[in-house]
Amino acid sequence: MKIDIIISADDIKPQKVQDKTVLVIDMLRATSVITTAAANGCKEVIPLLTIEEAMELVRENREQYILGGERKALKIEGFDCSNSPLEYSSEVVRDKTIVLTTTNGTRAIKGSEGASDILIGAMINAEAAARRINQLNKDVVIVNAGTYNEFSIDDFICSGYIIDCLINMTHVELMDISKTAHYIYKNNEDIFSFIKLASHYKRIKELGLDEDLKYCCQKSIIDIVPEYKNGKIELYN
Ligand code: 3SL
Ligand code: MG
Repeated sequence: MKIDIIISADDIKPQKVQDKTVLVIDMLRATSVITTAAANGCKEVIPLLTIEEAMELVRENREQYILGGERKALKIEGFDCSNSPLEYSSEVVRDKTIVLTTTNGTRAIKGSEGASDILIGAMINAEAAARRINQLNKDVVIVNAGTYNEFSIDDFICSGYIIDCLINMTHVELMDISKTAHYIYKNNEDIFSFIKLASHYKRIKELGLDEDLKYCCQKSIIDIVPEYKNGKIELYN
């Protein structure tokens, strides 16, 4: 199994993801939100690119939906939840459809269409994601959402951790980029300390969201892998 990495949502090329297993990572914070909401029993998550599309989708039967997401890391006016995973408790999300729009994460998910399977990964479900990748047994592309179209340290170190989980499960073929992510992880296994170097860490810290940072840096605390198919994210496996 070959493991490649794409460094931002903007760098996705259709031919690179076509018919592969894709694992989308936006550990700060969209894929941590999705994983948490799925673990807490939401019905499904519908990722959308724009606020307008999200508003339009929930216009009728508003009470059936949770509108979630962010712009500039802040809650969107008229939305129910921000992009903090801590808001997606079972009391809030159980049996609900979450309509989510975020700056980078939802773009990375939708940009991966064309892959044979699109899995949602973060630090918090890394081991489960590696298990699912191993089960699918195809070449894998780890799509890092990145931050504002740029490479992002947080998603890259998370990729390194997931690669480490995979190495412990099966034989993998690493390309230079996946080797580098793994090397960086092995030399910085304390994720919380390492991601202090990330520019997005600074933004979240500025907003006083320390609890989000701590939560998103935990390793493999959730044992499920949401999957994106036909416009929706659900627990298919
Ligand atoms: O860009 C995204 O999708 C978000 O996860 C970014 S933020 O952490 O909510 O700012
Ligand atoms: Mg991010």
